[in-house]
Amino acid sequence: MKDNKIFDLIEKEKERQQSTLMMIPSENYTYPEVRAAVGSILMHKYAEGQPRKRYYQGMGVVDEIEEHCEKVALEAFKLDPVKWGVNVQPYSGTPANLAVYNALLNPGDKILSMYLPDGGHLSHGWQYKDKKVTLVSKIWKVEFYHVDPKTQVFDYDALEKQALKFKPKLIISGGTAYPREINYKRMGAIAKKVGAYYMADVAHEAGLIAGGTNSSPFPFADVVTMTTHKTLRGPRGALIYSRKETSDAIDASIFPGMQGGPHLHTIAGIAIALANTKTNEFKRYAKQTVKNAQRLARNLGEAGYEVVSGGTDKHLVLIDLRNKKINGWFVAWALESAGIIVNRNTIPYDTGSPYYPSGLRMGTPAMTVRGMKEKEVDVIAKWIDDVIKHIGQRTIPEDAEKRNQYLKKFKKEITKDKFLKDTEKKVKFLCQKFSL
Ligand code: DSN
Repeated sequence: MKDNKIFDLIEKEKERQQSTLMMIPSENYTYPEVRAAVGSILMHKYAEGQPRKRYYQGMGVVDEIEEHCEKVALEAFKLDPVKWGVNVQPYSGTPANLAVYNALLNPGDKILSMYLPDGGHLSHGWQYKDKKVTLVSKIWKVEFYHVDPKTQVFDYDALEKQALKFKPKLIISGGTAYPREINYKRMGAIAKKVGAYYMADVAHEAGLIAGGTNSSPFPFADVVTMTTHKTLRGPRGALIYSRKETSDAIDASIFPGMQGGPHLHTIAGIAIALANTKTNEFKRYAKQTVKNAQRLARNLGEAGYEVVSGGTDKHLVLIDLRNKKINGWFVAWALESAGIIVNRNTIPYDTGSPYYPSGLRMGTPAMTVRGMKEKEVDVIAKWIDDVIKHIGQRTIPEDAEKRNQYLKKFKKEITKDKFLKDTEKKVKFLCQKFSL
């Protein structure tokens, strides 16, 4: 019954992950133990409800597993179980966030969240002009706050003014491409002042917080959500932490409100990854991840790139390519040809589009798992710069037909480009040295 096609493809993907530089900041390598738990017989079991309050029989062992996961989830962020609850069942980050809104808000209530091109996330209610792109924006009234156009960081005074005027019931911070730490204390104070709940979505930096490198939102937030597969190095999944007053509503919002049976195999994998955050090795990992990102930002800045916000406090670096007169689309594809996998990404006040954005987003969580440090980052930053110089200045043609032809030709050319192929060989060699 083995589907060879799929197993062959898994082998191929394994080889790709081994021999290329995974620099998408939201991606990471998990532990073999986590993979074993996620692929285990736990996936055979249904367990609708919460531990000890299930709608199924045969619960003894899996109740223990879920309770253990809740315990380590609270310990990972040093939370008092009398004050905080955690739901470990969300299938991923977007359903986790939706479950929070469903628990705390009534349809039509107001949400104030970070603007997507300034680094926010779709699940925080993205809408563009009149287009209600997300379900969240169809149910709730969403307004966005922006970074300061000059500093590219948040102006909390402006945010407070906006909150006082808009009067949201929920304020959200967090996102996917904001390289700086959020001032959680100020965000919590603003929410309190306007009578709103404050939800910190720390999907990207959760591992850096657990590892003690980034500051914690818990003293200031009412709810904290996170995915488990990014800097936390767990399987794909999510967690919702809430102060005890709202925990029951959040549990009910997950089940029966939005989800069916929890994925117990995933919950087991999350528990293993969270337990590991308590080790000194993980603390060193979190610290090195940030050091690597800061080195990357410094090197690219010195090479003449506009680093958004002037640097990073985290695991990710965002650069604005407009001064280099090249769109992010070309750079991302050329780098892929050279074995360096990054995101093309919008930047604050982008003049491009999400599909053809002006920026590049890069992260260091996965390379740091491989053991790479500043010395390797120096080499990688140089390769990135060399590739960008090699492909030269390029813009996206306005005319749709010309654009299609030009982009198709570019993609074909880069597969045969000798310089890119030589770089790919060097990348492969480095990856072999830092084997998984
Ligand atoms: N898609 C994730 C990221 O790349 O940041 C966020 O959900």
